[in-house]
Amino acid sequence: MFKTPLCDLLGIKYPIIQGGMAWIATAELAAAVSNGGGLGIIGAGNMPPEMLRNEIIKARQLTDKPFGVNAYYMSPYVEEVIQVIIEEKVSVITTGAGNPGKHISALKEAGTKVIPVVASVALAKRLERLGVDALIAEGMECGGHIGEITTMALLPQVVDAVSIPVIGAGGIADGRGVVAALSLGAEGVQIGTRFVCASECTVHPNYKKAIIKAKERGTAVTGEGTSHRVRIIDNKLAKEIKKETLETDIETALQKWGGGSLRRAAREGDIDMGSVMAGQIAGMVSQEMSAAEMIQEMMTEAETVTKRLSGVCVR
Ligand code: TUI
Repeated sequence: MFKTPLCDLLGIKYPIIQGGMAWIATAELAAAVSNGGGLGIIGAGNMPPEMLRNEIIKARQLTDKPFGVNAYYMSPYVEEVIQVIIEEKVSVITTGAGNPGKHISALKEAGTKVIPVVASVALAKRLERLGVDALIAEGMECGGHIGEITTMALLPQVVDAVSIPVIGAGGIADGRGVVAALSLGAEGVQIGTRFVCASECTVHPNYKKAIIKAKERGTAVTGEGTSHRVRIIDNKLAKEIKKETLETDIETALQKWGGGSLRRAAREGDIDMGSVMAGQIAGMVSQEMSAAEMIQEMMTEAETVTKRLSGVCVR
């Protein structure tokens, strides 16, 4: 049984956290992951605050287990979103695409555990000093907004740099990945791409099909050379963006293709001209199943792998 101190900190059975994916991770998915023994997360993305409050209320109707909210720091509503999380006394906040430093003390006073996503050792150290409860070290294999370091290189360096629990993210979708992350010193994993294909996930079916169809080289990174690198399924949009960035400046291209393109893919099912954010592990995601089944499969496989590894270590 894989129980780490992170499980006690968050009140969960298994050390599996769901990625807080904007336009994808609604109350239904978050509740299903929490009911399956992991920590479900509602992705606030660019949601207005009252829409987020409704999602939190809905999640509470669907589960009595702890769940969290991901705050996207590039959202125009980020201040109001933090207020809702505080007022609703949400168990956990994960943060992305920015530094949550100025909100940490207010969140902690409300009893919310603060777990920022980091893509560098420097930010990890700064946030530990500010009193965060744990960190998610996210490698560039991830879908969506990414840093520049791979999970394999980033995770052990973050683990060595801090003394709080670290959660590994990027390129993990099965029990082998869970064991690998724990071997690198993580106390848990964050899974995004695979949970998009959970039967409870309300994303458009075309989005799930695009992930299931993808092979290992099926993603592309847009916005290379800027601080806004985004990994998406390599589709018509990815090719148009790359062409645009050659012909015009990168900021114009990003303004033109940013924002609404994720909603277009996730809610309307436009997987050609929408932004189908997914990680490199999409090549391994082969079928839709319930979130609880995914968690059970990963944990059983993690135990099998551990037994195999202990057999390898013969003298
Ligand atoms: O946030 C993510 N991934 C995301 S957010 C998102 S929503 C979106 N919608 C439309 C267009 C683009 C994005 C999709 N994917 N991951 C967490 C993450 N955070 N990765 C990297 C960072 C990060 C970057 C800079 C964290 C902190 C940071 O701080 C900079 C600073 O201020 O020091």
